[in-house]
Amino acid sequence: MNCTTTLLSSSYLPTPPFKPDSSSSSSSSLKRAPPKPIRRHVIAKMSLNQQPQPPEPDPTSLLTSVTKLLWGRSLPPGFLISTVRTAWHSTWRLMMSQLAPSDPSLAYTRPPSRFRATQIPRQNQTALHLYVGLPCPWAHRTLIVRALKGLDDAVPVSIAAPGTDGSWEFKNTRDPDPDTLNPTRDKANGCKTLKEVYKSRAGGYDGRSTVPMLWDAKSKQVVCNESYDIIELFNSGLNELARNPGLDLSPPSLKQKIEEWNSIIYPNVNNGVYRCGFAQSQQAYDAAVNDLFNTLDKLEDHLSHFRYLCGDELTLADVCLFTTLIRFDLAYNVLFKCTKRKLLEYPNLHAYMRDIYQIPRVAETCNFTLIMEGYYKTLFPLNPGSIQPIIPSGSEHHELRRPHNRDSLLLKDKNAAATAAVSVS
Ligand SMILES: N[C@@H](CCC(=O)N[C@@H](CS)C(=O)NCC(=O)O)C(=O)O
Repeated sequence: MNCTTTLLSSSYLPTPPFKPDSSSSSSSSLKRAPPKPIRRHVIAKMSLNQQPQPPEPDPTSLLTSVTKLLWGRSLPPGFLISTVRTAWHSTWRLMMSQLAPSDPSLAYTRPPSRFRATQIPRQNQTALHLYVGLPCPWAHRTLIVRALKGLDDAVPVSIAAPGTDGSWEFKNTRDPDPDTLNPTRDKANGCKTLKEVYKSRAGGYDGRSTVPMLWDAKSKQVVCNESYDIIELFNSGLNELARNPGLDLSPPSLKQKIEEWNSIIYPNVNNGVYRCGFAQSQQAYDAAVNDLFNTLDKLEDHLSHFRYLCGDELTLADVCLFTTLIRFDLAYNVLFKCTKRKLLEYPNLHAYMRDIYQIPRVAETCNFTLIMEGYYKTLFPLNPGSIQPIIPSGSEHHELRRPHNRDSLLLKDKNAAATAAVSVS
C-alpha cells in the first residue's frame, strides 16, 4: 500500500477538534495529547449520552462523504486513485500535445520557425523593431548580440511578459532588481498581446506567436522569428547602424567551427533541455537526458582547455550555449527533470558561464526573477500548483560575479586554436 492509499483510507473517519483538558495542570494543558484512534462504535455510543461538538467543515471529509454516498464504505481507494489518475493523465496528454508537439515515440519535436531572413533591404534597416520575452532563451540570444554590437538605438525593443496561458502580453511591470531589463508596453504598435502584433502584419497571421520576432515598422511585416537568423543579422548585417561595428562574433575563419558546435549544442543542449522537459514517454525522456548530460560532460572537458568554444574569441556559438546554461539551475534542473547534475557541479562550465556573464552589458539582459516566474508559473502541465522554488545557490547575481580565472586559458599557440577540433562529436 502506498502513502496516498493510506491517507485516503484513514480519512474515512473525521478527527474530532482538539479541546484542552480543564482538569489538568496549566503546564500539561499546553501540551497537545496525541490523538487517539476513534472507533465508529464509540462515536455511536457517545451520541446516546451527550451532544458531541459537530466537527468543523473539512474539505477532505466532504470528499469522503461524497465518495461514501456514491460507492458506499467498501470503496476500494485503489479504484478512486486509478480513476483520478487516468482522467488526469488524459488531460495532461491533451495539454502537452498543445504545449509541445511530439512524434510517434512521444519525443518533443520543435515546430520550425515560420519567418526566416538573414538579409534586410537597406531601405528598411532603419525601421526595425525587436520583440522579446525575458524568460525565453532564444530571445535572450538576440538581446545579448544587440547589446554587444551596440544596436540599442538602431533596433528598439519591446519586452513582452508571459500571460497565464503561456502567450505573450505587454504590460509595464517593474522587477525589484533595477539593474536588469523589465517588461514594457508594445512601443511599436501599441498592442496588448504579441498575437495581435503578428495578426496585424500585412497578409495576417494566425500561427504560433513566438519570441524573438523582428518587425519592420515601415512595411508592417514580420521580418524574422528565428533567433539564429536574427543574431547573424545583428552581427554582420547592420554594421552601418551599430555602435560597435568592429566586433565580429562569426568571423569567416571560425564559421565552420561555429556551425559544428551549433550542430552539437542545439539538439543536445539548447533544445535538449526542452526534449527532457517536454518528453511524454519514459523512453523519450531517457534518450534526451542521456544526450544532454553526455554533451555537458564533453563540453566540461573541452572548456578545461579553451576559454571559449572556438578558442580565445567569443562567438555566436558561445552566446547560444550561454542562454541555456544561465537557465539551467534556475529552471531546467528541476522543472525539466535535468537532474543528473546541477550546472554548479561542473567547475569549467560554471566558470565559463560566469566569464560570459561578466562581459559588460550581458548581466543586464539576465532577469532571474522573470526567468523563474516564466517557467514555473506558466508551464501549467509541468507545474500545476504554480509553486516557484527558491533561487538555487550559485545562480544569484553576486555569485555570478565571482572571479572566473579563465583568462589564463588564452591560447599561446594560435596554431593550437586552428587545429582545436570540435571534440564533442
Ligand atoms: N526556433 C525559435 C523558437 C522560439 C520559441 O519557441 N519561443 C517560445 C518562447 S521560449 C515562444 O515564444 N513560444 C510561444 C508559443 O509557442 O506560442 C527561435 O529560435 O527563435
